[in-house]
Amino acid sequence: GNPPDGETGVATRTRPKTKKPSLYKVLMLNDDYTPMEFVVIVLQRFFRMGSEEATQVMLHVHQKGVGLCGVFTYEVAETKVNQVMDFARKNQHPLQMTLEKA
Ligand code: TYC
Repeated sequence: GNPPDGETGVATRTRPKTKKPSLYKVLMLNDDYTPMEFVVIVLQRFFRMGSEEATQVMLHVHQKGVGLCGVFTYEVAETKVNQVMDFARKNQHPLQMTLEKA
């Protein structure tokens, strides 16, 4: 083990070093143009919410300006943001998402 165990004096780890990945919040931003129904569909399709939760989150964003869609590893979070913004762009809606370290 680690000194002062009376062993080699070389620091060793007691438990294996398993790095937990940093987590990131995926946030949705309000705008004046994206239809409410489209935002609900996005939350259902990309964040696996039911219609009730999706509607609550959409209304929260509509009223407060920003809302939490989920917390993911960086790779998953970035992929969600890109997928949603691509889907919105293809439907000609200005919906914006951002990442924030959790
Ligand atoms: N504010 C939009 C409207 O009134 C609805 C909306 C909600 C847009 C949430 C974006 O992230 C959003 N049609």
